[in-house]
Amino acid sequence: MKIAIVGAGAIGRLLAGMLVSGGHTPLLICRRAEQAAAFGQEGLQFFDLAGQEQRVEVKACTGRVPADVDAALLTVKSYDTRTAAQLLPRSMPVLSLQNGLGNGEILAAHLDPAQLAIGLTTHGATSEGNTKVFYKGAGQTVIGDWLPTSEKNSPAHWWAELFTSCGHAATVSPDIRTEVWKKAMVNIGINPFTALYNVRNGELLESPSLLRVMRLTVEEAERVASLGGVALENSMERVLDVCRHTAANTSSMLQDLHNGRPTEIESLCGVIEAVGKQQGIETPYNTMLLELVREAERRRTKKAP
Ligand code: KPL
Repeated sequence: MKIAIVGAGAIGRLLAGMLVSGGHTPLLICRRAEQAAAFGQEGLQFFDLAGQEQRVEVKACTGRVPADVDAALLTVKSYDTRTAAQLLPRSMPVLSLQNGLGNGEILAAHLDPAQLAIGLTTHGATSEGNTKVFYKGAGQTVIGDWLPTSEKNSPAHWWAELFTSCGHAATVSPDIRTEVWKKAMVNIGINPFTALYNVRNGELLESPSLLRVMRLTVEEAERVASLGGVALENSMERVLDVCRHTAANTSSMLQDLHNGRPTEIESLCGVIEAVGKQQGIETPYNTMLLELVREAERRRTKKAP
């Protein structure tokens, strides 16, 4: 199979390595020509769970996804979803493995919704330079159809079988939207706080006052979800569990802030604020975090006085 991967960050590179090990041909769609050239010259430098380096030959280019690929994986940050959607042929089967809320809605407006699947992965990976990826921890991948169906040959089943045949077991969820919201609750409860306080995930557990505000923020987001038709409960308990299990992690939002990249705050607290407005309720905690993280992004780009 020839599979395009739009987004050559850590997860995109990890999936490229996975596809090659399953005998497939990934085509990495890069934003920068320099990165595409580096993949051509150096290949993908894949460091497995044991830290062993494997050089993997991959194809890479910039621009639109060629129409002759069989399917495409989307692994760009949520703020790039709209741009990435325009690179994809309209009727191509696409799987979005992205963080945050609202990606599926954007993609469904650009692509054939019946060919669209969305998913979540908890495999841990970090990238370095243009071509290196370090596989840091085995996780799970869950995939679902954008348009729920009981068909066993749906796009989500196709993707799950493809991943499983490459050694990365994946399961199909009949209610992937709820899974996406559940994961977003965890990110809302952790990421902005780690970014604003410059702490690792586990350190959040040490502050009773932060924990109180985290709980109020998550419960507010949970209320918005239920008004929007997604019934969630115990989200704060999941936040606490993830803080414990990923205590040593630097959250993706803190990494983005440190590395001068935009954060995914708009697809987390930003979507909660927007859905809250549609439902006629105010979301003071999520709105305040949204504004504080936006301000932190702006300040980072300024020089010290
Ligand atoms: O998904 C994450 C992220 O950092 O974006 C968590 C679960 C918070 C782990 O760090």
